[in-house]
Amino acid sequence: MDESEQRPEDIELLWTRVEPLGVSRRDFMLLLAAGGTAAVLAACGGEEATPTATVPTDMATEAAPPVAEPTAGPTAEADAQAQPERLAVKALPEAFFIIHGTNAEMRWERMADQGYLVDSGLFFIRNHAETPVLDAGEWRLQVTGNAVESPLELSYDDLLQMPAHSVTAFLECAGNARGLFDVLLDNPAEGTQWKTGAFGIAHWTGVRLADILERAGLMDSAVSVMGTGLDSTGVAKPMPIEKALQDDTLVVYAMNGAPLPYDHGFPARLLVPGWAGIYNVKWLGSLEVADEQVYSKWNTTSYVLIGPDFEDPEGPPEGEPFETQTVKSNVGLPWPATLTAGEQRIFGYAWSPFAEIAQVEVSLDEGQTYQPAELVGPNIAAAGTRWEYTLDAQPGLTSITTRATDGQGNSQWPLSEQVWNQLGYQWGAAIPHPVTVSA
Ligand SMILES: Nc1nc2c(c(=O)[nH]1)N[C@H]1C(S)=C(S)[C@@H](COP(=O)(O)O)O[C@H]1N2
Ligand SMILES: [Mo]
Repeated sequence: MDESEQRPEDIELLWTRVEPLGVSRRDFMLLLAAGGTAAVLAACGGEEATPTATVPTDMATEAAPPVAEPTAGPTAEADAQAQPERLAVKALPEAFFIIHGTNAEMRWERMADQGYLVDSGLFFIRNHAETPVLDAGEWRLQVTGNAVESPLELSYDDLLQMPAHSVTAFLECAGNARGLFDVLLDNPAEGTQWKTGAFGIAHWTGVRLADILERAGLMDSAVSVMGTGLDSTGVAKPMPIEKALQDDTLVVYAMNGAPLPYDHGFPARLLVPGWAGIYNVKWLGSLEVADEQVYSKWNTTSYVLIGPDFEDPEGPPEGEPFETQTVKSNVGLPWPATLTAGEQRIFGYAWSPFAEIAQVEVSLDEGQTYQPAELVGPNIAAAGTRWEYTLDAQPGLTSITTRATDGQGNSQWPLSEQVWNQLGYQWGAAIPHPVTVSA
């Protein structure tokens, strides 16, 4: 989550993206030293990879990872039927996404032949209302509230001219894996019935929220910062000033080396690594900096923990608040999966909001015994890592369970210890992924 320019893994990732453009490694390192990621993207990617006021119509730029094309997807006509409400701009073919009303879940098995990052074209969408198609030239970010001395209005160009910073981080819906309360515990929670695909890892570029707040004359009295979106529901989610001032809390305008796609918040969104997806307000229109705790429906009635195991809050929230996501891991196979008998390499991901992943283990007997899996490629705190395992699939196998542990010792708990809550947040149990082995 630190700045990419200081991290070898990120430099490696960025390098793999500019290498095909014929940039020498030496020039690449010089560019990085001179101006960081943004300079590299600007110099190597040309027009297309540089965030401009031109909206991102084509994400398949040379400098970005390949956009997953719907190769085996249904026809456009079938797609339209799959999206009756048409809340997104990008194509959501069923071969790549599981559609849940206004939301689109990534099919993890599609990551089999991809790199570490989730391509913007494959990235899940969680929309509370239709994607607004905003004009970057007209867009403004208002910075207001009783804890700033000089309220500000920033244009898109103003943002692009501020110092750029990049982080590689996951974005995960607070309700990711919520569907498993029903499927695995027979105790459904309310809301979108996601499996584990309300998640993606991307490389994000933008401006530090702290730099923006400083420009507005941040006062010592500041307690809370609430970002509000320009979509019709106007998602408004407050975060504590301490989180707002962290180095990796950004207002981002680029995702995986290209301008943010419309559906992911164009022209700019918040990026709050490790915290629930809802903090990452898309189509950011304003930031209110207040000298007291601020409440909206997004931290009182929704995104709180309600259930017999949680305290009733003292203040306005109708349940216990939470902020960070949990340690999770999964298998990159369809749910349920059918495997051919015999040895095969399987893969998946593991992630923690707190630290790098230290270990991923695989169990073929529903968590009685575990074997270590191999961690592959980048392994980044609040982003995640890929794992692989050589599975000898025998007829009779019914599930593959994975358990991740992070560098601080946080681990996934057994299914029997998963605490239920009405809105289905904070899933962290090791997941037995259902499989059938054909002889
Ligand atoms: N303005 C706005 N911001 C939003 C949302 C939204 O509906 N409107 N959804 C939130 C939720 S619940 C999640 S999980 C993430 C999803 O981001 P993505 O659609 O880019 O994957 O955005 C968050 N930011
Ligand atoms: Mo979410």
